[in-house]
Amino acid sequence: MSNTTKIGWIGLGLMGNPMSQQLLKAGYAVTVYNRHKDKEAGLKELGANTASTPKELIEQTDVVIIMVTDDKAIRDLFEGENGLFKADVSHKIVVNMSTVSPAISKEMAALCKAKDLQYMDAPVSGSVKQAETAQLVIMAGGDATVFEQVQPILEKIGKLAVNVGAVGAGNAAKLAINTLLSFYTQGLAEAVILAKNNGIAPAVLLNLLGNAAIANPYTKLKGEAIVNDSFTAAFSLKNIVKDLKLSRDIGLTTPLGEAALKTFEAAAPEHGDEDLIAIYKYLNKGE
Ligand code: NA7
Repeated sequence: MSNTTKIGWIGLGLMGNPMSQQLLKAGYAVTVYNRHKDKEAGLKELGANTASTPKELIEQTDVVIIMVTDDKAIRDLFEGENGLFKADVSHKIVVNMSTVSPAISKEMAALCKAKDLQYMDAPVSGSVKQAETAQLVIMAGGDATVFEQVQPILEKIGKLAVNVGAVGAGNAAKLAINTLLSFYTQGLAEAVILAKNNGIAPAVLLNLLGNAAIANPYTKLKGEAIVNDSFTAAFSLKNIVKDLKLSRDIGLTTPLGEAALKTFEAAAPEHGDEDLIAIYKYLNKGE
């Protein structure tokens, strides 16, 4: 698809905002919709059009991209009062980039098919920084012919876009990645606390880790957050709880899986809106 394709964008949260900006920068005509209208102002200033409802948005565009919180939000957007399914349209593509269950993707894909619409799940790995620099990794589930049509658009948002299988496969791949992310984040926090309780300052341990075989960009980023006591969400802790629950629903009943869900769930009431590395603060309590 050329950049004359009219794009509709739903969801201007922490991720959707910078991701949709990449498409404006690439020269696409973008129309945005966000449930709370205040978040549309920034995109409007950058040249986006706005639509007052999802129904109006899909009527005016060719490809609709969704980046919202969870299964409930997806259901509301498709099936709500002025939802996508209320529009009398066909032959459009809906790409759902939210991290949601494979089950809701399969359900919405079937309903789309009945209306001659195409559905693709295409969640992303990476958070705000990668969204701002178009360095996301995108894993798509759906027909190869649909993927080929939206690939040029996805490649404006990410550094890699791969079709990993049928509808729902993108969601399953994303849940596997975020499962490891949760283990790693909790593991890093526990290691830093163990060292600290034995007289090794976090900055000292993180310097060692950064030069060891286990060094990686994620450790550097989250290590800096710990050292600088800076827990503003790039990926909120409440969202990793959501993802671990979705992983459990598709079979994550392993020892680490159960422990991670229990820990992040317990931390969420106090730290849910902070970054997931705030698990460090939760585990470090009482020191
Ligand atoms: P944010 O910053 O929490 O943004 C969430 C977005 O989802 C925001 O635009 C919300 O609209 C929208 N939302 C949430 N619930 C609904 C309902 N019910 N209807 C319509 N819109 C809704 O999340 P991120 O951008 O960090 O993450 C988005 C996804 O990427 C998520 O799946 C993560 O796991 C990964 P609002 O502004 O509240 O009106």
